[in-house]
Amino acid sequence: MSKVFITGITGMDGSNLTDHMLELGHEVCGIIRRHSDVGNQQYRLEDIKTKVELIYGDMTDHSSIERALKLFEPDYIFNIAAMSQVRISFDIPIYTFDVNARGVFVLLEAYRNICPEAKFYQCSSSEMFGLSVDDDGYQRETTPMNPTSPYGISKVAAYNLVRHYRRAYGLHACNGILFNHTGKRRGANFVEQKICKSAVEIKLGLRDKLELGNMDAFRDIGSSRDYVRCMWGIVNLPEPMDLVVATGKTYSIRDICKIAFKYLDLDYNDYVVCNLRYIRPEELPYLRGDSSKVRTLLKWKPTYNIEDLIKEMVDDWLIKLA
Ligand code: G4F
Repeated sequence: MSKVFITGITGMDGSNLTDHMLELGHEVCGIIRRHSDVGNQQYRLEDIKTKVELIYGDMTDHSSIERALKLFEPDYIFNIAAMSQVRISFDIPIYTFDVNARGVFVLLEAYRNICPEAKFYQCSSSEMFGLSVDDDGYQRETTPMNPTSPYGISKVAAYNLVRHYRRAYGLHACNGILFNHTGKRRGANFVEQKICKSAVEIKLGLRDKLELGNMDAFRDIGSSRDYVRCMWGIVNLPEPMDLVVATGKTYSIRDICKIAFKYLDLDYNDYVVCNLRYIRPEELPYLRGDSSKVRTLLKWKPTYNIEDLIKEMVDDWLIKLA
């Protein structure tokens, strides 16, 4: 049994990773921020709250991070905490950088000084590639990084910090470069969840239209539950390295609307309208990941396709909203 420390434990990936770690018999500790509505903050941990240790902490408060590592003495550190909403990063750019980049600096320093024998996983993002696409239409480990948002820039900084700490101090620190991923626990303001929820609301007569921004962006979308399995594999490779995790398939936001509405016997053209409010100051138009390296090393592959994911999310909203 290992001791696994998770930042971002209340989010989609953090809670799915916690489920996976508990299934494997590990001990889990996570940091949570102070929140006035605890129920709402911790709903994803509802079934497992009594099986994990939760410590107050914040990526912007170095004393809390040091305290948590000293108290728990982890064998593994997973940094999943982030201000993860790309559009909102244009509104709160400095905070985004404080949490996503400076916060990783804080965590790496604490890791180096308190528990350097632990293994460290950083949740890096395909948003780091930004405008770069290789000639064959994929992004991979060697693709240059050319980010298009404060979020993407903060993630590139964190990615480089992790690589620096690995080289400079010989730490077992790695980056998983995850393309978009989703599931029932996805926050409702990410596009595929927003589409699924709104389509169900339209079907049930609870709303009459769905407002979106750029419908011609393409994303490579996998399953969070598939990807947390992969994170565990990556951090346990004998040599720490940085690896892309993706499905290799890409869909436009329009395609996703088509699939979700069709599943409910609706035509998205009748309901979806553009609202300029959701258009970003700079957009990332196209993501499609080549994850052949991680597939070869770990014998890992995604088990969900986009139709499975949308069906699962729509069915979940049908239960929640009916
Ligand atoms: O769902 P999104 O907000 O996800 P985005 O920006 O791709 O970021 C997600 O994936 C990253 C990995 O690449 C993660 F690092 C990050 O934390 C997050 O999980 O937007 C997807 C696309 C964008 O092109 C956006 O412009 O959908 C487009 N879009 C169109 N209308 C919309 C909307 N996005 C949102 N959130 N809301 C809309 O109404």
